[in-house]
Amino acid sequence: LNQKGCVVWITGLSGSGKSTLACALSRELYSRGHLSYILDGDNLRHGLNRDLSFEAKDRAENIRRVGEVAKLFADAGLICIASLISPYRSDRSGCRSLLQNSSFIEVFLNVPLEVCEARDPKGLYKLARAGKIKGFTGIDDPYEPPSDCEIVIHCKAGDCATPKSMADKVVSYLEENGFL
Ligand code: GGZ
Repeated sequence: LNQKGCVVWITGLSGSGKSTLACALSRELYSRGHLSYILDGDNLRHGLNRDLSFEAKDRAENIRRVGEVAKLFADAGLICIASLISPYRSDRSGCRSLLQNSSFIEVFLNVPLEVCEARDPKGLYKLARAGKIKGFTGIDDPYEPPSDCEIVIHCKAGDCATPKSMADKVVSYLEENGFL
């Protein structure tokens, strides 16, 4: 195999671009002959995790399950890309311990709330502001930014990297650390 299995765990607010980065990364890896698989929080909540709410204990269970599945993919030798808000540090570190430090690559999409809210691709921030969605991350539910992650991607208003350049940053990390 021309790759070493690992988990690229993308965390950030709703609308920060996690799914976009996951998709661009998967394409970039494919074009270089590497096999990856995306586990996307929003998608999995329609199937595997459809019994879970957005309360803290259910978010923890959501992340725990995805961490376990990601581990299986990594064990099979794939680059598993997990994109979930994963707002709690303790839940993310639980996944990290599951994977042993070296194969868990945490990527923080550091995009200010104002930028995510201005994008509002699904109109969810608007609903949250109107009180129609309760416990929305960043509005009336917490997001704990990572303090010790492997990769940080910054994006300020009017100055965001393209999906391809974000993906390239992750690919470089994977190359430099012997995963590719
Ligand atoms: C946050 C919510 C909520 C609440 C629905 N809080 O940006 P999206 O819309 O497409 O993706 C978000 C998705 C979050 O699922 P995750 O599994 O990634 O969350 S977590 O890791 O915290 O378990 C968002 C939508 O679901 N969504 N209600 N209250 N995001």
